[in-house]
Amino acid sequence: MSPFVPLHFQPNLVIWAPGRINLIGEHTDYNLGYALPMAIDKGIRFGFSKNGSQSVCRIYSRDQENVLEVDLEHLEPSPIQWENYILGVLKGIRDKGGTCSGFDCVFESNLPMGAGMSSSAALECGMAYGVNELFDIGLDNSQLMKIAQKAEHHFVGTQCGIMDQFASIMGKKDHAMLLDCQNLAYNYVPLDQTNHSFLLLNTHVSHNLAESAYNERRAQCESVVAYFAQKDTHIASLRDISMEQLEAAREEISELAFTRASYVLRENQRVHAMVNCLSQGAIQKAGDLLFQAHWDLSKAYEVSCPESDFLVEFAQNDPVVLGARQMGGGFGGCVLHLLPNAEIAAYIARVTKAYKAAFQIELSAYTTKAEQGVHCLTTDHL
Ligand code: GAF
Repeated sequence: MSPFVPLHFQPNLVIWAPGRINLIGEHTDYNLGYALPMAIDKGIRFGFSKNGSQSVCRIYSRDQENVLEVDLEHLEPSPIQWENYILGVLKGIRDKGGTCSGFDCVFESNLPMGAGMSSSAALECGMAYGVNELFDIGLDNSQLMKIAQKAEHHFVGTQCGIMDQFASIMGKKDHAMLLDCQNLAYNYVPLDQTNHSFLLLNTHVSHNLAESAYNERRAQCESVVAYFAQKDTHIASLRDISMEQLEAAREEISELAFTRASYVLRENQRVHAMVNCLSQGAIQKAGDLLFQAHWDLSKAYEVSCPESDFLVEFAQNDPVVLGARQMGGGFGGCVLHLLPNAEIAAYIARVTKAYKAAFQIELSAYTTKAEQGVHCLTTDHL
């Protein structure tokens, strides 16, 4: 029996770390392109206290009803996935020279797991931010998000980009963020959700191809960059290549690599087009971009699945939905929809019935608001 009694835990520090949605710009982040994410009003709440020990930490997940006991002197990957997000972050902080000692932590999430809203980034970023605050380590936001990203690379095994961690840390109320993943430059893009909202429908499928297929896509894109970099050392990512250059090299790179890379070039352009649509209130056009992005993800990048394709097709045939696309890494999770607020309830009823008839699965629906990124709450929040 663990000595840790979470119900009686009185934290000195309470942190909120949100999940994210991404309006457009999928699989562009690790290609050093552009994305348009926002932090949302769902996330993970953490309580932290120092426990007086030199190096022993006890971290309790209320959702898993499980305690992770960690010795900061021996941080190794675990066979249990959720533990790796935490272990990887603690290792990253130590590797950066961050001095910390033992602490207790309890956390609880209201983010649906495996739905593509980045519960993993919320866990990593909340842990990194909390430890940094608790021990007054002084790491800045960009260091924290990179530590969180590295935890995925080295402890979890997903070669992810920076978008999810960036969004969880940098989110701003009522704004999305146009992120340049090459240098982490960003602009806040105001979102007016008075008449239209982004609705998420959870397919409740997560095909287990996801992790290997993700790393494979990344390698395919990098092979194209390597081909061009050999000829021109200024080329460091797909954004340095034009569609004409790509076409001209088609015979020499594989057809598959060409198809993947051409998707990334088009998706980067759609991100900028979406920012223009949002700033001009061109909502119909914004919706069209979502549909285009989906079918490109599905046909060229091949990261969709029958359930997501079904939802997007259904949306395209429904008169009220302006746009829809699969969101996140792919192979299930949530489909993002853009539609008038007044139509949301009736649409959910229609699509739920159709989806159940097709797949015998009950959809879940979530409306989201753009909210502030990771921050401290007062201690009476736990
Ligand atoms: C996942 C990854 F973690 C992100 O970095 C990003 O690549 C996304 O898939 C696809 O856009 O969420």
